[in-house]
Formats: sequence, structure tokens, C-alpha cells
Amino acid sequence: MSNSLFRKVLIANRGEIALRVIHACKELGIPTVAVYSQADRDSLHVRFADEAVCIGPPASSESYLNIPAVISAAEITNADAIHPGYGFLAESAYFAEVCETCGLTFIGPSPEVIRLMGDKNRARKEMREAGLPIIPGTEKIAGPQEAVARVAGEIGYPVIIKAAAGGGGKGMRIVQSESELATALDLAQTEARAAFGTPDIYLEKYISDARHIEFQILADHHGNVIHLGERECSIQRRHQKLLEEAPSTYLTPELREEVGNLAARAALSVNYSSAGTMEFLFDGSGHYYFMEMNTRIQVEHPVTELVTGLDLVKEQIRIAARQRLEHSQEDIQLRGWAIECRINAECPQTFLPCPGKITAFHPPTFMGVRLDTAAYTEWVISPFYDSLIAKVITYGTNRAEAIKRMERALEMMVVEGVKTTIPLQQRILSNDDFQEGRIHTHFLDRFFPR
Ligand code: MV4
Repeated sequence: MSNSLFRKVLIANRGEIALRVIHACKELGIPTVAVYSQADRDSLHVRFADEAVCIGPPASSESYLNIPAVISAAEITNADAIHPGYGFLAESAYFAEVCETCGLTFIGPSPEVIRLMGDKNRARKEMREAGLPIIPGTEKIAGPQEAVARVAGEIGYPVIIKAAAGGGGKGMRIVQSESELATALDLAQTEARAAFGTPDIYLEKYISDARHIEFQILADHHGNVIHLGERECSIQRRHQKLLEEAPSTYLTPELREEVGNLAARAALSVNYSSAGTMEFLFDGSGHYYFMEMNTRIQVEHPVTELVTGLDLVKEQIRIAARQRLEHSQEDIQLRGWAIECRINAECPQTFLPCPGKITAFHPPTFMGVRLDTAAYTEWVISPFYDSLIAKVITYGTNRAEAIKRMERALEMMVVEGVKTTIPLQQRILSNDDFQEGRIHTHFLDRFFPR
């Protein structure tokens, strides 16, 4: 079968997301190429792609992040497009640019918009100009610390320092009072330089007890843009999401429409084209603020797929092939409720990754459950990569049903040989406040102190 989209798609990733992209390509009739490191020879993405190329040793820097190796693999297999998944090269403007230079379609937005959104400072400025409310703060930190202290005083403590090249909470630091500011600035700049290669940081007012809610956007190359509603992501531990849901118990249909339309228009104003996510913070008094935009497919995208019925990866591929969006905003209906639990291999005491061999694996399968995973019995979770074992996603006609199904799915899921986050997720699911939908950014610290 031949398709009008791409000759062949190379997937520059591993694990469940590589399999997820393979599924989308199979449904579209596009042949696939997997790339893998020496640690991933026995991986399912290698088995299920049409072709596979080994691109280097286990360390990501020498394989999944090795741009010349990935590009060479595309060239020798005659692929004409690359899907980066999430993580690794997904938000590298440079990689997207190299793809273009080599005549390969990068399945994602343009290098320019990746670069813009990767600079969280510039993104704030641009999105404010596009009409989105942003959190009170500085544009960019430069100049003497007295000047910074003056701005912080004007914003009002607590303030939060964020790395301009950061995102996802990496390099964030909360400052309670002026006496802590100088030391915090020093540390934050040193950390930012080490982690991101630039010491640039900015300040925001710290909003406590907020909700972290993100809007899913789809935009094509022809000026069409729609939003697919929101995902509630407030339940995070050390900025790792543990449980996400769609929709959010916090939003009324009116507020959803207001923020969704603003987000979609803002995406249009920067010529965005692909799937993208705008992160917002909602405080307790009805205010909301843009925080950052993610230009990749996100780990938690399945909850949006279950409540909208759209396949976001297929949409990304069609958009990259310059097709027009098939759906208008009026076509998008949210139906039912979806919850995702990210099952990671980690030690419950230290919260540190717990790599090792999975000695027994049994996936829960019944009505209303989806499992995105590349795991199987005897599979070894490597210390070289992220410790995600599986994403369990349940769907119900309402939130209570989705929760009940998640409880049953976790109870009937067998993962032996490594410690997992399942017990923590079971405690969250049985918590009264969670069941009532009363969740916020401090939910985990407050209810499950270490
Ligand atoms: C914030 C915030 C409060 N105030 N920024 C975390 C992920 C990253 N994208 C942004 N994050 C936050 N930024 C301001 N100005 C709260 C969060 C946040 C959070 C903070 C502490 C503990 C859990 C959290 C969960 C979600 C978001």
C-alpha cells in the first residue's frame, strides 16, 4: 500500500513512544525505521518497525542524541521524515534545522518556533504580546543584584527563579524573602549554566496552591488552528508527573472555551504548525497565566486522545505532510473522562530510579483501559534511560468510573522484579480530596509528606 504522506518515517526514539509512533504510521500506511542503541537490541520498537538501524553505544549522548548517526540512519534507509517522539531530540531546534538541510521532514513545528519557545523568556514576552496573561515577573535578568532585588520587592515574595533555557520545572528555585535572594540567584545561575549551557534566568511571582493545567493545540501550515481542551497535571513530585487527567475538574465549559481559544490564537500568531501544548497556572481566585509552551508530543497525550477521539500522532504526521486539519473547532467534542498513571521503576523510599529486570509482567486488559508500554517479562530497564515502564490510561463516561477502572487496572497489573510507583498512585486514587477533585500543585507534599 502506498500513502500520499511520506515514503518512510524514521523514529528517533525508543520505548513506548517509539511503539506509539509505529502504530500511527501503520494506520497511515507508512513504512517505519527504528533506531536503537546497543542496549536496546531486544526492544519491541526494533521488532515491530519494518527496518532497524543500530546507531551507537548505550549512552544517549552517543546514540539517541547523536545527530549525525540518526541522520545517517535516515539516509541509508531512504527515509524522508523523522518523528522525534518526546525527550531526546524532540525540542532541539538545531536538530530540526539539520533535518531540513538534509531534505528530511522533521515531524514537529519549525526550528524557529522551537527556538522561540525553548527560550522561556522570549516565549513569555511573545505570548503576552499575543494576548495571553503571564505571571508577574521580570523579562530577563541582567545587571546588578540590587536591581534584581528591587524587581523582586515590587513583585512581592515569594518569588520563583526559573532558567530561561529550562522548562518542566528543571532549575526552578523558590525564594521566600529578600535575605535568601542573593544566594539563590548565584546558585540558580550556576545550575542553569551547568544544565543548559546558559546562566540566563528570570523571576516570577510564586503562585502557591495553584493548578497546573495545559491546553492541547493542533495547527496546520494553512492557518488553521484548534484546541483539544485541557489536561490537569497538578499532581507532580519533583516535577515528574505521576497522574494526569482530562478534562480538569476545575474548568467550566465557558472558561475552557475562553482559555482554549486564546491559546489557539496565540499559537497562530507565532505561525505554529504541529501538535503543541500551552501550560497554564490557575490560581484560586479565577486568574490564569501562561507559563510555557511545549513543542513536542507529550507523555500524557493519550488522555486527550481518549476524550476527543483524535489520534494526535497521526495528526502530527498529516500536518508535517502539509495536509489541512480535517476538524474545525466546532467538530471537537469532549466526551467522558480519562486518567493516566505513569508507572515508573523507582524505589518508594528514595524516589530514585530502580532499574533492573522485569521478572513478571501482566498487563491489565478490560473495557476502558489502554496500556502504552514497551515492557515484557524478562525486559531489562536500563540505567541509561528514563525508568518509565508503562502508561496505564483508563476511560469512563465520568470521572468516578475512570477512577474505579484505574484502581482495578493497578490492582490487576503485575510488575515483578523492580519496585514501582503503583503503591503511591493507589494511595492518591483512594484519597478523598483527589476523589472530590480538590487537587493543586502541593497535593503530594501536603498529603504524602516523605
Ligand atoms: C510555577 C509554580 C508557581 N508559581 N511558577 C512546575 C513545572 C513547570 N513547568 C512550572 N511549574 C510551576 N511553576 C510560578 N510562578 C508552580 C509550578 C508547579 C509546581 C510547583 C511546586 C510543586 C508542584 C508543582 C506542580 C505543578 C506546577
